[in-house]
Amino acid sequence: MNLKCIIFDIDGTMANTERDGHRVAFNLAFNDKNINWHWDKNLYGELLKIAGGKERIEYYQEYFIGNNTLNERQIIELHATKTKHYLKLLQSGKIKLRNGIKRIVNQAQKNGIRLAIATTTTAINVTTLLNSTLGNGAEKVFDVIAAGDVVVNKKPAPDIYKYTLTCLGLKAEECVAFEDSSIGLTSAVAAGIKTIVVTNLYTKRQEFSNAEAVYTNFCDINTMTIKQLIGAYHV
Ligand code: XBP
Ligand code: MG
Repeated sequence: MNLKCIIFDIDGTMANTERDGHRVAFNLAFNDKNINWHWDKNLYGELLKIAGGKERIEYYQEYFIGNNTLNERQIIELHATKTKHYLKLLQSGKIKLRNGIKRIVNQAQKNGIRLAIATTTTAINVTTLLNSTLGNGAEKVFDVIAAGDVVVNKKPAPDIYKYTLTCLGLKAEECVAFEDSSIGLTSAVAAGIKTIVVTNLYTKRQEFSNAEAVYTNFCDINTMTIKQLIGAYHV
């Protein structure tokens, strides 16, 4: 097997966006809309088991608040406000890529390995993060950016990874995925893709028995270790 593409998850994997990015933006949006909710750091960790911002709001309303104050249209509006705040946070440059990501991206390019993204988050969040961290036009480095509502069923369903493979025109065994969470791992593995997990503070205690390897950071990972981990010896 020859490694042809590295597929990155975004939130928690390429960057630690959740606690000081998405969470802050949700709270600012609740405030703007006069909704008396606040997601603290611990509560947000629990809510991360639901992927997708709109889905997370819906879940919180149903299981933590216990009524349906917000209808579907209001949830969409609230989420759009959250996205506006999140984009401002990204543009301020406060959110950086995790150490080692830039190096892996550069190495992959030098070695002719393609790059792609498979994420639950909204598409504009991805391009804005890439532009604010890797420079203007950085999204062109990625052959496929599969994001958000492009599929109906978000992670842990395999849909976003299957969609990414279709867009790439590659087989699952020609790719490797990087994920940070157990729902992300489940999604990639269900699409048949070997997956390396790099945990963060929110995900370090989750279950990763289906991963090819589990790391706490990207510092020890390079394209050669990736190939070895997934058994891609024909380079
Ligand atoms: C992580 C998520 C996202 C973000 C919020 O997805 O669950 O939902 O928290 O993004 P991944 P939106 O790790 O797959 O990137 O509010 O734009 O949905
Ligand atoms: Mg993630």
